[in-house]
Amino acid sequence: MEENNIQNPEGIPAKLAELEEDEFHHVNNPAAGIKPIVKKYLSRPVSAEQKNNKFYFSDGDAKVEVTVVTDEIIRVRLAPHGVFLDEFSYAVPKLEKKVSVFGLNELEEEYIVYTNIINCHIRKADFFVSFSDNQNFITSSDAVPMHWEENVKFGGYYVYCTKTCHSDESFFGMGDKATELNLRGKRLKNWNTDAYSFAWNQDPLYRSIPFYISLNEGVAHGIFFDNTFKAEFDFGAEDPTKTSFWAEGGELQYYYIHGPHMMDVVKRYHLLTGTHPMPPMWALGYHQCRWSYYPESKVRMVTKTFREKKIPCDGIYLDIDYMDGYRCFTWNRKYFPDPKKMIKELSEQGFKTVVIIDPGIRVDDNYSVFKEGKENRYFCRRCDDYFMEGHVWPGRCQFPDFTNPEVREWWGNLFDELVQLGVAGVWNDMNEPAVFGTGTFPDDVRHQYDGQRGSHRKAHNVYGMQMVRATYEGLRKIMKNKRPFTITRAGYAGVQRFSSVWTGDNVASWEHLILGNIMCQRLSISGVSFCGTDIGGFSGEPDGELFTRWIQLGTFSPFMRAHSAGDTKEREPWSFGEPYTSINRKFIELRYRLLPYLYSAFWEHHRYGFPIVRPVVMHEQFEPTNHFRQDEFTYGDKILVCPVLAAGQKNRKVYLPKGKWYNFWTHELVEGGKELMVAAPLETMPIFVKAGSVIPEYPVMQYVGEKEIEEVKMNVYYSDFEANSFIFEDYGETFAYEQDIYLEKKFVVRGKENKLTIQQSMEGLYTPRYENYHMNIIGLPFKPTRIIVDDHEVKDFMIASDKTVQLKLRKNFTQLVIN
Ligand code: MIG
Repeated sequence: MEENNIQNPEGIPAKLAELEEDEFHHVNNPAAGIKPIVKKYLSRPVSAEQKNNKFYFSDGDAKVEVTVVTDEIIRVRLAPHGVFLDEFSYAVPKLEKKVSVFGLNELEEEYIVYTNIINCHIRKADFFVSFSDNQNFITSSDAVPMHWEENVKFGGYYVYCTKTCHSDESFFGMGDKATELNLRGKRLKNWNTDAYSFAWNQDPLYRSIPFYISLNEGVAHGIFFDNTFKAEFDFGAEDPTKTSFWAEGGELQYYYIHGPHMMDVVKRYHLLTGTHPMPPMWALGYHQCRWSYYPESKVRMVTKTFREKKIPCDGIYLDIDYMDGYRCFTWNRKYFPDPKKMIKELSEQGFKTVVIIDPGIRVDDNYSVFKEGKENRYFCRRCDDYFMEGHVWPGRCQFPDFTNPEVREWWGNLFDELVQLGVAGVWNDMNEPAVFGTGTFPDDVRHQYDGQRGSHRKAHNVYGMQMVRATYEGLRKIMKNKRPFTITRAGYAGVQRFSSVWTGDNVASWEHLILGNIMCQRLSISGVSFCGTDIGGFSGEPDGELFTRWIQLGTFSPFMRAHSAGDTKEREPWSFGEPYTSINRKFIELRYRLLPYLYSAFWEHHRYGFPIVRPVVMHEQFEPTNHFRQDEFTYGDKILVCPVLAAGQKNRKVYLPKGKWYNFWTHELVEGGKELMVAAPLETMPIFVKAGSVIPEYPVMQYVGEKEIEEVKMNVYYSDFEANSFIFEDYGETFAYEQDIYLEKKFVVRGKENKLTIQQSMEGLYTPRYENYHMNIIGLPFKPTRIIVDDHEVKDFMIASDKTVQLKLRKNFTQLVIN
């Protein structure tokens, strides 16, 4: 009946037919008792045309659009009967064409859409799509032509894409998966799910990021399948020669993102989906959370203890019990009689208050938020116009349609009162969306979807992201020039433009420490650098050792927060007594010392699309054994972190990538490119610093802004080759950086034959208030006799007992020479 469609002889892998019943109504599987639906494949392209940077190929009925986005990014879309949906994406807010040289070649056997860097091949015999670089190396190719099935129930199509999977190909990314870092051999599903106490390999989880990075023969490329429907990815699980992705609706639309380095792919993914805005500096400090700290006296007790015990902390969280019957934007006056006074006094002690807000709004005509939402018809409705109702913490609830811009604006304005009370950050939870009993909304719920309309099947995975977007945009308007802090549980690709995330309800176990480490690395290379786990584990009881090891890992998570469920024992950094309290303090202090370094790495993320946390494989992707290394990472570019992930450990095997590294604690210089055993008693954790680095350091503070910074310590790690470091500085809490008011400093360190040269250059309009650096030069292989700064000899330097050379310098020196 479909003359234009051939049945591909290879067909779709047989196991696709064995999915759970309510998923794909698969086909050729009469045993499932479902009427067979015919799967249709692209057949031979019969026409090709160009409209500016878009190229259209048709087999007479179905159409494929190939859009050249940049030299290294090409988008492919499929329209089964030739009609494309409107261009719209929550993930890619603006698809800008940034390419000048591109075109179409027709050869005997194929069409080629080319840029200066890559080619997209459309094979004439069968419509296979493949990509190659300008050395004619094929990086990605279809194993089966793109295909689809009609969805008789909802309209639209199930859409499928199947590519060749090579025998040594590795896969990374996908954001939020509780499994090994390398996804080879896995099948994964994207459908945002509240996954309390999730287990290893449990899937799906809270977020959906349909982006993966492939690494084959040392060459990386990325595929971003920008489709919000329930989707699956198969990385050679079913058939080791095929990688497939498919969705229950929407368009088959994906971006091919060229490498060849993983870092290139990740940066280009950020170019499409955006980066985190700069956070307020305090948000990079330590945060303390619990379900819940109440009443007020408890909050005051906890915060007071931080100051008494001199453990730095910036953020204190109020979980759902601060509200009146869990009604968002209200206060339980019995527990918190005067929130304004409390928040003000907390802030005088250096604590920022962050409050939780859930999407469920209690059905209650005496509750203003419900009344307004009802009058303005802001709540989601079922297909036959009834309101969507479900039970969550407040009881019977309705839910704002955050995919409607008018609703987002209303929601954003609701934060006005909280901001007036002094609240500094907002925590969005339960926004998968989660509903007690049923799990989530029924499929037929309608969404405005920014004018594009859709059922919950289409909006589910973006609901949480649009909620936190409403939150962020509202806060940004209300707080004027101050940077808001937001944190969300659910999200979709691009959520990083609006929020940080945490990995949800983990468990106090060593296995979850391992998982949390992997999940943060994975999120980081999937766009979400600003992430962290519930330190200590949300449910269950850690012992002192596990908690301390988790604090050590958390010190190097871009977001650092301890959190615990309400039915667990107290869980503050001092709860386990000595020696744990002191070690926890030492690491939280280290977090504060390294703040200017983290802040600079954050800028590199925000401005240039670098992930903050980087798995080892990103540094040495050519080395196949690195494709399976998942427990070490670099924090920014310079610091290698090797967390201890098992009980009773006294030392740990560490792999150092090639190059020279300094042991952070002992300053011992080690040649990389090998594995070694490193001491790791509880009071330390192996950390290495790349030779040639300049690592800025603040004095320990109990909270950001406690002290005026009088001088910044610059730790310089000697190297005998040239190395660059970047440091970013600005006001730390405003958006002045958008007007270019910031300072980017570059240091070049070069050691040679009893001589070390350090050069500094800077660009930007910001002037820090401190005057001096305290230079701390580590690893000098000779005894210094003369130090020249900008042509003047400095007599006043000190060789400390640890052999470091220390001196004070004007912050704007340009050249320092030591011989
Ligand atoms: O149904 O607000 O993941 O961090 O403490 C549980 C109470 C709801 C789940 C979150 C957790 C939070 C808890 N929430």
